[in-house]
Amino acid sequence: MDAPLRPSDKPFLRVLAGEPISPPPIWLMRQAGRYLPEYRKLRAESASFLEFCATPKAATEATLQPIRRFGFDAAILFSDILVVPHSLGQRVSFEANSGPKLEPIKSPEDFAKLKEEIDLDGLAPVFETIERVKERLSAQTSLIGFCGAPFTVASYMIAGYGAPDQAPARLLAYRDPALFQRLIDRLVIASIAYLTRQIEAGVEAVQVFDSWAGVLPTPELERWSIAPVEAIIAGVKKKAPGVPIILFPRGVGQRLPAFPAKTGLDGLSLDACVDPAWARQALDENVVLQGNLDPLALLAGGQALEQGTRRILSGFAGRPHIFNLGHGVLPETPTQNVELMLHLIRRGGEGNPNP
Ligand code: 1CP
Repeated sequence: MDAPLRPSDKPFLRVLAGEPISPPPIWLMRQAGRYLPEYRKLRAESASFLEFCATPKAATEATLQPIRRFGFDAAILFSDILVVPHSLGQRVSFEANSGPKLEPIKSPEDFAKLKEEIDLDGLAPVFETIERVKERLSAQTSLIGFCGAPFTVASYMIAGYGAPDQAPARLLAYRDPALFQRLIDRLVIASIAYLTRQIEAGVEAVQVFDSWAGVLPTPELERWSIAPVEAIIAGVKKKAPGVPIILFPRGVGQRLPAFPAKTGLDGLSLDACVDPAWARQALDENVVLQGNLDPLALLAGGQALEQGTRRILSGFAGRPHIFNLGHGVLPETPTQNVELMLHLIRRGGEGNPNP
């Protein structure tokens, strides 16, 4: 029998440590979810989405479904970024087909109702899910934990829903920057505690989703996205220095180089609008890149999918790269398209001149 793999032999973790691998390891943002018939069936057994996330048996199964079906190189914990506001005492619910609903924070009085500290005991089912998933993953598959970045989470907490341009949060930040800062600081501390506890439970890497960073003008981007993310990374690294951290600052375009330069991240997840050729020259060659197929190309399939996949493989060849989408899998995506994409990547790697 072969010797068991050491954790550092996992392709996903090797790339995060700076090693280029061909073909690249693959996982997809929102790889668990409604495009999978087995997820829809499982989800129908729980009344609410939060209850589903807080049931270790269900959340473990949802985490493993895409691994079983597609053999991705990494599993991502099945949960949501909005469990953090929930665990700070804010009322959060998910309504079918209309997304999340929260009791919005509009004033210092609303803010005062939040707990000082995140209720990690209340999140015990998340940590139990991590332990269960870890027991069931193969030796080659890594487990990713995550949280939302403070600006992205705050924008839901302030608007009470997923506002298209995050106007309610941005307005509050202009009108009452001191209050906004207090909320961001509270989320920084909560996120450090939450990620550290996920790592203790067994996740091997974490991703911080700043899905709405791109709406911020530059001085605000520095203050509300880069600085809090830098604080989270420093806080987590102090407690778990060896665990890689990936950041997804969606939509920031030409301002991307500031993130590896200022935050201490290990991996940078690129949205679909970032041209691989531009990324190659604009981002230092030791920055590990993740991405960035357009989720609509995956949904469309055919030529769009083939061309998009090939362009990304050749664009990042020779660099440490993790194949992913530029944002999450869309619910209408046919599973055969995911299979075709995997085939293109794994077969495409065989003839790569840069192994
Ligand atoms: O079953 C259902 O109908 C609920 C749909 C759903 C799912 C499957 C939601 C509600 N969240 C999730 C899972 C989820 N969310 C994961 C699990 C692991 C995986 O990726 O497979 C993760 C990592 C998230 C992260 C998340 N939630 C983000 C960041 C990534 C992104 O997509 O930008 C955000 C912004 C959310 C908020 C959220 N939760 C759910 C919805 C529909 C939304 C987005 C609403 C909006 O667009 O404003």
